[in-house]
Parts: sequence; C-alpha cells; structure tokens
Amino acid sequence: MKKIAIITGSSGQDGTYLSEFLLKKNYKVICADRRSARGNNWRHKILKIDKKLVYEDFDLTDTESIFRLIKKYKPDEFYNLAAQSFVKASFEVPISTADITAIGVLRILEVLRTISRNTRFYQASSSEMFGKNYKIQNESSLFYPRSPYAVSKLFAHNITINYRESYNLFACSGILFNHESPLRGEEFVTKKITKQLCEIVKGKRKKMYLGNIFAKRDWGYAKEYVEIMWKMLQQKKPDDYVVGTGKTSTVKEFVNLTCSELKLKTKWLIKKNKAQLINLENKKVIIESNDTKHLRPSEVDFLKADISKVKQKLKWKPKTDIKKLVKIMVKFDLDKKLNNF
Ligand code: NAP
Ligand code: G4F
Repeated sequence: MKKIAIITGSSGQDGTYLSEFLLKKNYKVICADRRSARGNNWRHKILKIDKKLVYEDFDLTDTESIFRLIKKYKPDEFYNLAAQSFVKASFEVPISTADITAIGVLRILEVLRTISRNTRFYQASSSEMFGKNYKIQNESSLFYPRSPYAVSKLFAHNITINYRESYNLFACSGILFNHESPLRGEEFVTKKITKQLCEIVKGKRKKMYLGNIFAKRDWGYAKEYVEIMWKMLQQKKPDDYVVGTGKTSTVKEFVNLTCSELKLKTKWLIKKNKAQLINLENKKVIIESNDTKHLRPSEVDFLKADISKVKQKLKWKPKTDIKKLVKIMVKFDLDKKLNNF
C-alpha cells in the first residue's frame, strides 16, 4: 500500500519540490490547491510531475473543504505549506493574511483532531517569527514578529505546539529560514534580482528598483529543504526544528554575486541609505535602491540560523551555499532550463 500525503500550497515553490520528493519515495501525493491555481501548475510542468499528482480543490479559509479532503483520504501525512507568504503584502492585506496563514492552520488541526488523529502533521513555520531578535536564532530563541505575516505564522506555530501537547497529535513545525530556487515566486527579492539582471544583460530591461539592500538573510536552496519536512514526520516523537545554512548575507551581496555570475562589471555609489549600481561598461545606472514602493513599515534586518539541533538529531546539513544557489538561479533565468542540481 502506498502512503498517502496531502500537500497544501502544492502549486508553490516548496510544494512543487516536496511533491517531486514524495513521488520519488512512492507516495500517493494529493495536491490541495485553490481552484484559481489549477491552470497555474506551471512549476509541476517544469519538473514534469503534473501527470503523476492527484489534484483536489481546497481553500484554507473554508473549513468544509478541509473537512471533506481529510475525510476522503485519511492521509498518513499532511504538509501545510499554503499561506499568504509574501511579507510585504501582509501589510496591505493583514486580515486575509491572518485568516489564511494563522486561522487556516487552526482549521486543519481542528479537523485532524476530530476525524484523523493518526495523521502526521507538518506546519511551515518561518524565521520571520524571530523578527527583531538579532541574536542567535534557534528553537529556544525569543520570537519578536515584525509583520502581520510573522504574527500570523507565530500563532500557527504556537497552536501547532498546543494541539500536540493537548491532544497528542503528531504535529511538527519546521522553522525554515529563507530558501530560494529557480521556482521561487518573482515577488521575492532573490528571484527578482536574478531574473531582472538577466533581462538587463539581454537588453530587455534598462533598470531595476529595490527596497532595503542592507537587510541580511540566511539563504538556502529550497530543493534541499523539503527533505527535512519529510524527515521530521518520520521520527519517533514530534518536535520543532530550525532549518537554514548558518550563514547570512545582505541583499546587496546577493546582487554582487549575481553580477559576478553574469560577468557584469559594476560599482555601487552609496549616499546615506540610498545606493545606485552602475554598469561600468556603459556608465548607466542599472539598480536604484531604497525605492519607497519596496520598503516595509517595519523591517527584519538580520536573520541567521543556528542549525545545531537539526544537524545533531536529524543528521541533516545544507549542501548548497549562496554562491552555488545564485549560479543555479541565473542559469535558469538565462536559458529557462533547469540544470541537474
Ligand atoms: P509560495 O510559493 O508563495 O506558495 C504558497 C502557496 O500557498 C501557493 O500555492 C498558494 O496558492 C497557496 N495559498 C495561498 N493562499 C491560500 C489559500 N487561502 N488556500 C489554499 N492555498 C493557498 O510559498 P513557498 O515559498 O513555497 O513557501 C511554502 C510555505 O513555507 C509557506 O507557508 C511560507 O509561508 C513558508 N515559508 C517559506 C519560506 C521561504 O523562504 N520560501 C521560509 C519559511 C517559511 P495560490 O497560487 O492560490 O496563491
Ligand atoms: O525576498 P523577500 O520578500 O523575503 P522575506 O521578507 O525575507 O520573506 C521570505 O522569507 C521568510 C523566511 O524568513 C518566509 F517566511 C516568507 O514567506 C518569504 O518566503 O525579502 C527579503 C529582504 C527583505 O528584507 C526585503 O525588505 O529583501 C528586502 N528587499 C529589498 N528590496 C526586497 C526588495 N524584497 C522584495 N521582495 N522586493 C524588493 O524589491
């Protein structure tokens, strides 16, 4: 008998890599996505897995759809990756962010405890929950969320722990730091940088605009991170784990690595908080930073994971550093082909 896994948000970056990973492990994979995403499984098509997946309509704001889905499949594993996941947008649509990203998780947990207590549950928690805690960031660090998104994720994180402790559900949270890939959404900064700088090199774009280029993130490779979601659900006891690389870089450094991968000779001109990137071949400005459209009412300045626990207990460590990650993303954006990483 094949194990059954339900993945919510399967049409997104992580959902796509996790679907591929679980298919390789011979799972029956149920993709629970909003109907609007149905014609939008382009990531599944790129990985050529769309024909092997079972698609079901589902919405995190609709308890009945969650109930029907879980009743129909009584899955062995349930991975909740669905969320309003863009931090900047959460300031513009805070209430729907909370409804989806916070209360949506409670809806799933309530259905699980009512009709499917043996299902193992994974919650996609986020390093954004650390927010303004600029010190060490591990499983016992202080949370200080800085956006409606992060506050919602913290509610979801805590309610997952509460249902584990109250009802003995096998429920785990992966506190994942930023992870990127060629399949990353274009609204996120890494994909925006690799895609738009490739367009500039090809002569299809003149300039790009960024917000705060001094923010630091711990960037890893999404394809590697989905393994840890599965590993967490294979343990004897449910627990929460921080997952990252343990290294941190600024947005500006990510730009520099991308330029170097593209063999673009550039120079930054920095005045106070504003910075411009000049293309030294033609002296034109190709990046303007501190663009108000991309600034957030409150920012997370520094994220860096302490991954001691996941290394020690789950014998996992990342293989792809930021330089290799940039190479993978640039290769895809230049020729639209996935390489073999
Ligand atoms: P993503 O590409 O933005 O995917 C999010 C998915 O959630 C999409 O498939 C989206 O579908 C779906 N969704 C949104 N609202 C929904 C709703 N009301 N009902 C059902 N589905 C809904 O995100 P990702 O990067 O793969 O991240 C996966 C999860 O990990 C998210 O929960 C994210 O918050 C969390 N996380 C990500 C990172 C990271 O660096 N990538 C780090 C930490 C945590 P639509 O196309 O219909 O909008
Ligand atoms: O790529 P970002 O939008 O990702 P952010 O806000 O760190 O959130 C991502 O990672 C979280 C994990 O820590 C996830 F939970 C979340 O779902 C998402 O996947 O922004 C990264 C940094 C920020 O400091 C932002 O202010 O880049 C800065 N930035 C500068 N210019 C920009 C831009 N971000 C975006 N999206 N677009 C810009 O033009």
